[in-house]
Amino acid sequence: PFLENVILHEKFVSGAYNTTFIDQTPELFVFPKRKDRGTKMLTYIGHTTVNGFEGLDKKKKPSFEKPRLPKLKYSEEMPKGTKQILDEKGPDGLAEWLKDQKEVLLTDTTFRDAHQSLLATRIRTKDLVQIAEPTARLLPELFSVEMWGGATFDVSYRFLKEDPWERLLKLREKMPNVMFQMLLRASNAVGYKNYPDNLVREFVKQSANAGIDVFRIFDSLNWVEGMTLAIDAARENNKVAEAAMCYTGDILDSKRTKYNLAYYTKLAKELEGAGAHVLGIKDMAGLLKPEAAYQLISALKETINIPIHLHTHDTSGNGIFTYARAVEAGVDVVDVASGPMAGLTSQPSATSLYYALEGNKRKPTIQVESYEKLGHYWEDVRNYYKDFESGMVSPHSEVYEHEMPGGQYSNLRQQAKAVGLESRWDEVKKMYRRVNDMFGDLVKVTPSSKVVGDMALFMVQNNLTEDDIYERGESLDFPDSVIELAQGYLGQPYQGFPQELQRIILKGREPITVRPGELLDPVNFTELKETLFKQLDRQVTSFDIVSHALYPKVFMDYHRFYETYGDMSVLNTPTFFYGMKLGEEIEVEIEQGKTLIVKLISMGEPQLDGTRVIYFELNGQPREVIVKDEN
Ligand code: 3PY
Ligand code: ZN
Repeated sequence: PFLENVILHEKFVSGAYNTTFIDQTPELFVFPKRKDRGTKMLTYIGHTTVNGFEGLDKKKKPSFEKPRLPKLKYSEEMPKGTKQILDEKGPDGLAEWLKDQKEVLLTDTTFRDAHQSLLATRIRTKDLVQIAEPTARLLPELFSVEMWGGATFDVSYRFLKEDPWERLLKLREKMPNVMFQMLLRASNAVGYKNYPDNLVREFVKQSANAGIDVFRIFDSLNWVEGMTLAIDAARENNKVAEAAMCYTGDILDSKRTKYNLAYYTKLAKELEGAGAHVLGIKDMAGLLKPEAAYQLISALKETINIPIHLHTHDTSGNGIFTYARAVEAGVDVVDVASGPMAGLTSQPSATSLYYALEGNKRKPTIQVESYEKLGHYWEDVRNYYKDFESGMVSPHSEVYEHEMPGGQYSNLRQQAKAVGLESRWDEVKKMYRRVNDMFGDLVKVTPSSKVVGDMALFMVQNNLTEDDIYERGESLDFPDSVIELAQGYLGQPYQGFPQELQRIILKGREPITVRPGELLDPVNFTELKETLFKQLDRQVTSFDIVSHALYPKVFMDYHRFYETYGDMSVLNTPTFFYGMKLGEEIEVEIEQGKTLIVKLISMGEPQLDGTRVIYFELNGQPREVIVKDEN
């Protein structure tokens, strides 16, 4: 534990330590209490075997092939990459270097957006860590690997029962050469609401310490005022501030004038002025048509001097065509995913793009065979997560109509199902667009997209038309998120929120017009550290403090899970989700060099009190645990 305490310590992680650091940091010597890890783990396995995994239909554990890992010479020196360029030249130098590259560069999103958009963000750290070093060795030419942020932060705690910071630290260790990129929702950090300024700053600082190099910062309403604090924070930590504008609407449609070319070029200029090292174009729903990409990038190249990084989703099936046109117009970097994790609501495939640009002088410098080798792993790993697939199986050009972001489609569908609206899904999609128009044509991305979704569900569920809202709105209880948006708590939408509707929703409450962060009390980190030390009864890290400040309940629920079952990130994914089959034997490496062998022997019948005895062998010795049968 001492070594673990040391290597996880922020100063150690950031390299800001010297020989006095250990003497001055007595908390390193506070060791966790000894726990019977074996029993806790067997209890988790027993519980999951009997009751299934929360949120998944209970079923027999399927059989899976062991994921194919590329065969590599691990003793060879790690090839150098953009991380070394950043460390050497700093973020301004990195941006200059990027502008000098002739070929288009690639960001690989497989570790973040791809699974957020295809598999409800469910890929576990264990499955990422295994392929991390092969990725670093095989794809050192990447601009960056997007592997953190967005929904990965809370989903880790909430559903995977893992610490997202550990993911970042472990991956960093395995991938020292390529820049790490995260998605930061500006003042919403990795959450769904605005946070106090000092918390956003602290979050950026800790993320930078733990290994993030590129912060892709966006505001869900494209409100620059809401982004400057996060941009400054990334800069203060000597990291790359990639300020992104979210693309919505259609610049090719002369009838939709709100988000036209002039809107985007002006916004880009403002973001450059606000200190962006790189401009991101975040096409979260995949609405940027090929010709629009060409016109937009061409116009931006005339307007700004910083490099341009384009992100799209392949929902419509047009992603590669959009990228090809963007490349023609001079885009500097585009986001792609490993083939088996690409397409549909995810990013376009890296290898498809490679072949599509054959003969083009800007074709990316990657080894296509390397990508194919890594693809075998992802093909196998994706199988583990079958139960989280969205159900979309073919290109979905309807997205140009409803404009739902890639990551939201499957989520909202689940939400609709949960409130009994599965058979009315077509209506929900149509209503989503109608609500967008009622709200004055909004940028829709987390969290503003969630508000539009909540309102659409509310209206379909209660059989409300647009007219009903205006006529009977006074007597309707709108969803909380809708009230917050109308109140200005997510920031200010471009050209304001429609006033009549705002009045109906707010029912006398006053909207704010300043930055919400200005009105929020700063977090008292010292006090929080003391409180947490008492609550957790263990050493508190700077990461714990930030996580608790962002998500108090989610963090404490995770802590309770950990107390009950221990660190379950060590289990293989099939066992984590489905438990074990009778007679099955698995190996669990609970720490480096320490492996437990677990065999499920039998399961007793339910007792009167609803419990069952589960019989295991642990390293050959009989062990039994009692679990509650919740069926
Ligand atoms: C997120 O905020 O998580 C997104 O991916 C938005 O597109
Ligand atoms: Zn995305």
